[in-house]
Amino acid sequence: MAAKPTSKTTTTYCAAVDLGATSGRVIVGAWQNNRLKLTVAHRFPNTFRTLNGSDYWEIGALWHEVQTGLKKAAESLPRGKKIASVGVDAWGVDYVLLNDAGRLVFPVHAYRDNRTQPGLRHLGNTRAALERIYAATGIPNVFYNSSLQLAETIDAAPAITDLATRCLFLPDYFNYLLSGTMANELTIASTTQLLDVRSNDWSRPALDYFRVPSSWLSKPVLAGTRLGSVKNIPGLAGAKVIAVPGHDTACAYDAMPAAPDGSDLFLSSGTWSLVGFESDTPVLGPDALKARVANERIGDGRYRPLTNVIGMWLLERTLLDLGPTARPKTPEVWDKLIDDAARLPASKVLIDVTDPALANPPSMKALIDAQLRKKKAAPPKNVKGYMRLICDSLARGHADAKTAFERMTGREFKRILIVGGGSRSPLLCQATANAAKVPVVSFNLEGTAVGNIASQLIALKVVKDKATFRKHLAAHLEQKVYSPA
Ligand code: LFR
Repeated sequence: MAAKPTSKTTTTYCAAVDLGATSGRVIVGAWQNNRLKLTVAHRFPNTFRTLNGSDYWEIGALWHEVQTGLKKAAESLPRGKKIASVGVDAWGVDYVLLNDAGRLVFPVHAYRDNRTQPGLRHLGNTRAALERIYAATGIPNVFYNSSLQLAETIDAAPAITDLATRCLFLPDYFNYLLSGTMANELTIASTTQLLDVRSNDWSRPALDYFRVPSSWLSKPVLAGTRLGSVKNIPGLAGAKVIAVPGHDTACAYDAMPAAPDGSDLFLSSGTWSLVGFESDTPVLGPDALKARVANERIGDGRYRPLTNVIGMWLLERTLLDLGPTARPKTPEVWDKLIDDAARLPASKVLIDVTDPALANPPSMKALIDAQLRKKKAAPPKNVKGYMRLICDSLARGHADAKTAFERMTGREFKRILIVGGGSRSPLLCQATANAAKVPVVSFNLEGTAVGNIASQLIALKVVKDKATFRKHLAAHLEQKVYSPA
């Protein structure tokens, strides 16, 4: 069906709710004349809390921030204008267990919780099962997978299979709170290690292995599905709730102004560094399993094979260990820190970013220092030293991921496109270009929110399709190219 022509005077307003593990935001996208203008309506910190050794999200607090953000979004519009639709994306894998009435029947765990370690080791040590699950789902054995988390919950509290009747992943849950409709969305489902890699439905072998009741899940809907109208938020009456790609990384990838020939590698750089690309087919087999390729999905059902490099989490946690004054409080102080670190010589000895112990150590700094001492290198002396070391080490991880993907697919990646927090770090961009030996192109772009809004505009039939959106987006984007030294 043809897209509605947008006249010069028509502006379509969409709200993106973008929840990250360390911060969340509600952003208004105003689409006019094939141009998108973003306004941040609300930004808030997020963190998990540790209770008696287990990690939990403050789900009620998050919902409160979503409501506040949407109210502010509506208030921010010019007089008489309305938000046409709302879309929610969030980090992967975490979930809510509910009964039919929509009541929470279990606290909401955070994926960093060490509770999955025994299950992780068990599957890791059972070669046949590991290969079978990978062949079925295309998702490697990672500590945060929903599969391991759900299996642990069922193990620790067997009565849960009677209490719960429904499992919604976080974006699904917020969609439900907004619209009253319970649905599982495909991209977020693809982070669970429970989705069939060859179809758009759940994997019987995976559900059986992890003993997850199939009745908890419904066949995932594709991005663009309308779930209903927003309920009970002042100023939002009539706005549609649209299932956008629920996984933040899927949204960030959708926003990449990529060359249509598939020669760009994508890097979404934030708490995690997600290195991957778009593909019509999954990347499977022994090499892919070894390289921990996760065949996550695009909103339309295609694939985005990627590997998860530990990311800026290394820095976030190291800053905590370095004391209350270590973390820059303003963008200017951040820039100065990055600048100072960039003046230091490149690190000769790097952190092994594939060490699983980096996921949630009691002290990140102590772990990094121990890794370095093992290699007979001295730990950095100050914040800028850690910044340099972490960026150089992540850059090596990004370059290794590129080499592995090229080997496995026979493709050649000519550029790396970077969005997210790390794209604002010249140090990380330059170090990545040097290590990967291709230009890194950084965009001044809230990638996740842009992808979220793009999906809404397409569902509203204001924009024809993703290719069209990317073309319009690229026409006005500020970009910076870092050539390899
Ligand atoms: C990034 C992200 C990653 C996912 C990790 C844990 O926010 O969604 O893609 O692997 O969080 O869910």
